[in-house]
Amino acid sequence: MFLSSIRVFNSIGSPNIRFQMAIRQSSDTAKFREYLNAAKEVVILSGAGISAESGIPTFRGAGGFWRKYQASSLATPEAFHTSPSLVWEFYHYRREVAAKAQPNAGHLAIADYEKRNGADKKVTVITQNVDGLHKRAGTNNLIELHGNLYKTRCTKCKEVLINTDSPICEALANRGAPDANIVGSEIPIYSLPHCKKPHCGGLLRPHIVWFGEGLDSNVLEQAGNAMAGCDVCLVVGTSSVVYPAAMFAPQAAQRGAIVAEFNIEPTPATPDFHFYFEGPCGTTLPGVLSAN
Ligand code: BV8
Ligand code: ZN
Repeated sequence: MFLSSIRVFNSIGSPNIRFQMAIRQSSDTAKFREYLNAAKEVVILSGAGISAESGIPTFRGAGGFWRKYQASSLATPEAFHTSPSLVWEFYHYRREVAAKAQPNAGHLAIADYEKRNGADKKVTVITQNVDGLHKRAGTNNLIELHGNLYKTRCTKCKEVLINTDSPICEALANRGAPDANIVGSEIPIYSLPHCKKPHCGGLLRPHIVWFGEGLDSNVLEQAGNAMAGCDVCLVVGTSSVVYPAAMFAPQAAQRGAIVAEFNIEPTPATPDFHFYFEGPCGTTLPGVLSAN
């Protein structure tokens, strides 16, 4: 059981009194399912941890490296400007890994929950992940906060296209090996993916939100509406350190939504939440989301 020292909530879960006292964070599945069954709007907010059991490395775990680089240091406009070839090798590698991965029991439990409850509840999945596994698991009402590995955007005309080609261009065939001894990338920029629109020909980039880039305003608005309206929010497999996504669930808890966290270890946001279910979400989610 996990102790936290924050607010006490009254029986309907709205924060009416703030005691700075240690309270037992609940991991009572039956209690949480009562809230879930009564909810009219449910949001499931996911991070890299939900794809860990599909074999996709998380950002901040040991798998957060590719060659000698921290993954997040390559997910920046500066890295792309400095070496578009190196960044394309990194994303090509991730496209290939994700394409070979399968949605796991956590993804499937969420998709099944939406299928069973979508008629009488608004169920929204908001993911920070770019691997496309929620969609492949069957989730319909999906908001991809940070873009998608299988979308490109032209750096010149800004056209966004879906592209599932493997490899995305000849020059990237058999490239992107994560071997730490490989330094740099000697793929010439003209061999990288380029826009096929007449009179454009701009260099393509992954349609992904890099660190230091703003999220798409429409996506932010959709996510904001879903978070503002939800009665219950499940926060699954995220370290809750990347903003603005890290603010969503604590803000929902502040306004009285019931929030449950699913993680293999507590995070900085755990004390803000009413429920904490410890363990791999491929195990914990099916138990909580299954049909009665
Ligand atoms: C922006 C695409 C402003 C890339 C990603 C305050 C406000 C606004 C911005 C900031 C701010 N403070 C700092 C910033 C800057 C920055 C930021 O948040 N930095 C952090 C590191 C401090 N934010 C930004 O730059 C954002 N942009 O707001 O800019 C702006 C506004 C207008 C105009 C211009 C600029 C953009 C952030 C988006 C970055 N892109 N992804 C790519 O994928 O290549 S984020 C990246 O991290 C991934 O999407 C990933 O999902 C995400 C978050 O990480 P997690 O998903 O949480 O993954 P992590 O590995 O950290 O944790 C995994 C968790 O799972 C762990 O807790 C682990 O215990 C758990 N787990 C593991 N296995 C399991 C499990 N749980 C359950 N079961 C398991 N089996
Ligand atoms: Zn173009």
